[in-house]
Amino acid sequence: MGTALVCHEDMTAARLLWDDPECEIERPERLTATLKCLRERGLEQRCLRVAAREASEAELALVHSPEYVALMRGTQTLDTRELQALSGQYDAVYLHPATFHCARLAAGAALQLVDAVLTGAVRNGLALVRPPGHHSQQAAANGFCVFNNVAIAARHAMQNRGVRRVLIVDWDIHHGQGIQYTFEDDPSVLYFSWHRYEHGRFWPHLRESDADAVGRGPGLGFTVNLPWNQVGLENADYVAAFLHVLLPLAFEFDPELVLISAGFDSAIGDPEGQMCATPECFAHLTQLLQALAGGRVCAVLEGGYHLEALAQSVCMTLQALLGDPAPPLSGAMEPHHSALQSIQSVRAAQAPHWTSMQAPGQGGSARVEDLDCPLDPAPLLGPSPCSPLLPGDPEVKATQSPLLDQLCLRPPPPVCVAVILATSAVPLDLPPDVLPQEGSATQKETQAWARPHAVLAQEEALSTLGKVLSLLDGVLAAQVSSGLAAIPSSAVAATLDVAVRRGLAHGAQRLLCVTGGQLDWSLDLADDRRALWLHIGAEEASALSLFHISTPLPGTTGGFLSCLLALVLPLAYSFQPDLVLVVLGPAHSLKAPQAALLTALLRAPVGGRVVVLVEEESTAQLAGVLARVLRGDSPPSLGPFSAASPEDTQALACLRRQLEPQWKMLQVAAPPRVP
Ligand code: Q9C
Ligand code: ZN
Repeated sequence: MGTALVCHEDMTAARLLWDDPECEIERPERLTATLKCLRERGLEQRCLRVAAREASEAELALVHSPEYVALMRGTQTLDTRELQALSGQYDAVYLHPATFHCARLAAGAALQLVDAVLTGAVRNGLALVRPPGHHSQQAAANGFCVFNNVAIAARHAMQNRGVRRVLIVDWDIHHGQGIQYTFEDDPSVLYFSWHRYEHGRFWPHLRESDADAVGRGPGLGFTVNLPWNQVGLENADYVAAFLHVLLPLAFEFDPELVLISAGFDSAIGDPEGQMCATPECFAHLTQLLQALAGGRVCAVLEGGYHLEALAQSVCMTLQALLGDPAPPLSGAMEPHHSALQSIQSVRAAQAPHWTSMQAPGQGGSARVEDLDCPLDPAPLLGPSPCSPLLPGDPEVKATQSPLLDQLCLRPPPPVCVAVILATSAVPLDLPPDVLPQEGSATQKETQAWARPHAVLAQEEALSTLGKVLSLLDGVLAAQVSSGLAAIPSSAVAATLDVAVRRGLAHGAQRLLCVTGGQLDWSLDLADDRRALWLHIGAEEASALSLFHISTPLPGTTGGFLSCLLALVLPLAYSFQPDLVLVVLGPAHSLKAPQAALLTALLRAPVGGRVVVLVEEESTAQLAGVLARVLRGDSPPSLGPFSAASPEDTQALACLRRQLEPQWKMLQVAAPPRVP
């Protein structure tokens, strides 16, 4: 299932015909520079090319009034003086004789993209369009926008294609007030926008861009505004907004289609946004969104005025849509204070409408301050005398692991998943393009591994372990992006032990190990601060140290999602591992969709370098679905949303409180400022 790229060169025709410093940034080179970059990186060639068509006037009428459409139709024959006069009726708009044609192509491109995805011709796609759309309203052009491309596409999906719920993610740095107004009272569209706001000092200076605008009538809670009150925000802030605001709401909403109002004026270098998120960040955002709606994600270009940042960011977005793992993020993984304040205020504003925004204690039980957290974290969690490799430590702040540096310099390996089967007895439902893994272990490693596990005959043990070790080597050397090993359940713990040692010895600087099932940790490894252990399925939540964390397996979909979004991913983004091991040992009791979602989401913070060890007694279907997810396919749905239990919510809050002083991406609120 491929990726569509929708464009049409006619959309470069409209341009500014008079002097206007405010409007000159929206120029034809935005498209030509972007397409050039896509070609040079071989990305265009990997897509299904679709030519844009003009939206019909009936389609434009899904959002706009007939009078407004007629007025725009009339601009085709106006002279420059008349065009300038009409443009002056609107805020930050210029018209050109080709504008009507371009704007109809832009809306038509969004429609064709949505149709390509909804008919199953492709899994996802990107429409490169201008003029942009998200500021335009029923009867008004605004902010370079003429027709509201994304709003029209959303209405079309619902009215003509039977889609019941659409999520619109507006990551442009301006508030898409046109989309907000269109769906303000409509609970079938969840509209999320973050935007530069500066307490109202930034354009378009609207009161209704603030966090307390949450929709109205039946649409209450279906408008989500995250106003940024400071410029200079970075990757950590954008990722935190996704983990702690957008994704919990989106999973609870359970969309059938995701539309991205993909403006890149939120990227570093943009003169409008003044933010500092790097192009790679958009690969992460895109990859995270692909866990929703069966991967039916359509990105439609909005703003983005720094040509190079725009082109690179579009490349990153398209690469993620194609299934490539996201490159590592640069910068400290610590959100700004102001960003945390914004996140806190939108969570508070949305809490009455979404269970996933409710802190423990809301809705009747105890307040978070009164939580019975079994800890005084100081003795266990204080810094140890030898802590060489913590990304958060000031002395190593600038140090990236050499492995990650390598990754930045050369392109990642073609997505390919190596699979190991310990015995051929279990038929696995695997995708056809995975590679069988060859390899052998050294005598020493095999002995260490096989001693407590007489399960496999010596020869079989040698070859199975050998394959696991060479799989690890292959991932660490970037010859293969990820891998899966199905091994006998009694051998999982020992394999994990050897694998962690091998990983740390063969170039991994930080290794995140997420486990389920009954496994004993080797004590000398548990103390190694290069490895972060996170066990899901314990009796109760506990943090033995900052590197040794356990939590129960939540019993509801909502609880499981919070565990992933509020604990697993923030830890992974804070720790910045260069290898993730997902280990499903004996009696792990994760259902296939849960294991798939865990694995899919963990690909993002680790550049795809995930190795899964799964006991082969698990269902054949589990190994198959995991292999697909490692390859970039979207995970299956967890099923209907059910709210987290108060116990699970409390357990999470306790862990967060113990761990967030070190693992900063866990924060969902601004800490009080020390004077
Ligand atoms: N100095 C889009 O990005 N100018 N439109 C604001 C603030 C208007 C942006 C002036 C910016 C419109 C789609
Ligand atoms: Zn914008």
